[in-house]
Amino acid sequence: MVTSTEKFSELLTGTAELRAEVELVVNAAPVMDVHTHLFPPEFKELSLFGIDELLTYHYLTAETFRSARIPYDRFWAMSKMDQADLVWKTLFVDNTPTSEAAQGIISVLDVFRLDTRARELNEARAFFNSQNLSDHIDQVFDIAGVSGVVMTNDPLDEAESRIWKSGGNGDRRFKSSLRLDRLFNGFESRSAPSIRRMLDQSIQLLNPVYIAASLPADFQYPSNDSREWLLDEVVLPAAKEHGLALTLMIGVRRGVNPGLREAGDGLGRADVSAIESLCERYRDVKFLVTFLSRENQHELCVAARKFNNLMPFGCWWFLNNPSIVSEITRERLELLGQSFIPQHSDARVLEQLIYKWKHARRQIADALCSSYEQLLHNGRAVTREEIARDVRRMFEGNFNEWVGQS
Ligand code: FIX
Ligand code: ZN
Repeated sequence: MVTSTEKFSELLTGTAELRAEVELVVNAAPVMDVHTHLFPPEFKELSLFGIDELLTYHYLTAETFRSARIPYDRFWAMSKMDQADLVWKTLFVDNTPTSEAAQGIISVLDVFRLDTRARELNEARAFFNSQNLSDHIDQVFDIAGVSGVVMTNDPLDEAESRIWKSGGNGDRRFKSSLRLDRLFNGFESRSAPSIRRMLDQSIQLLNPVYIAASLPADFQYPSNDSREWLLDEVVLPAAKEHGLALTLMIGVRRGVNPGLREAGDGLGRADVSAIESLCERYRDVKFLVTFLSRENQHELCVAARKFNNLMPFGCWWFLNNPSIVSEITRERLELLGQSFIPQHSDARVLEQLIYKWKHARRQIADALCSSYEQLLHNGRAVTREEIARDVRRMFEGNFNEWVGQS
């Protein structure tokens, strides 16, 4: 009789049992969501959930403007409920919800057994409005298999700072980060010591797992500009002294179409050598990096092969689509083995965790399975143990190692 230990270390020599096992492990493995815009209930209006927030997500408003001929100012003048009604009618009733963001809504409604073909939102509203938020958070984290999320915390945001100063976050599943876009992209001339003081106080107050910033497609390093000064004189010395990783999200072009508000950002191909220079100059700092442009993904993999203080993560924003997640994950498996973080959700609304991880796990399982099948055909079978180890590393281990968490 095969014991469970032997079963666990049994070689999987059949492609059907291999695929079944990979899907089982990938779908059951807890994941650390390394970048989100989620907040726990203490952060009040910053903590978004429910059908109206889900439907007015900027991915869906952008898509709605392509089909509903409504002037921007009239849309933004509408109440959130009226906006959600228009998004639902336009993308889910008058058209078939085939886009990834629309399919996400369907996945969420389906999980809660709500009618995915309803002509109006009464049933969905009644359901979400009846939820107790903290129980709902537990349920959503459980369904999505998320062990924790990293928030996006702006130390220069007064509303948020007030909440941190009045007690902040009591939920250990919500990890904080120190997001410095206002410093990097709206640089006001402040002295290095005063910025450093602000950073040290914010690190004390928020206890972040990393320092972060999004950077435009034309980001250069070295560049002899205020960003280089900020990195060299303040941010990287602070990261080193506090033992914090630096997370950089590169390639966004903010406000390409301001009329779309949050949905108005675009992307551009960036120069990956800027990251190589940073990793070279700061060998003792760990960098978590994601690029927004599809054209930068292969370059990022190759840069990570050159610098072991560089951890590629996620298929960010416009890359978070099944066909592209599949392509990027396969390329990373081929060039980096398991030394990368496959995905982050970038969730802005709580229930998005459900679909973003359901859809990501599907592509990651598929890519991983192809990799193991090739290995089998090349002469080496894997065990259940090895699959569980590899998935654990990609879903939590790499991040925990990078931010010094066990
Ligand atoms: O910079 C970021 O963190 C981006 O993820 C956001 O600005 C963006 O609006 C978003 O939500 C992408 O998914
Ligand atoms: Zn984000």
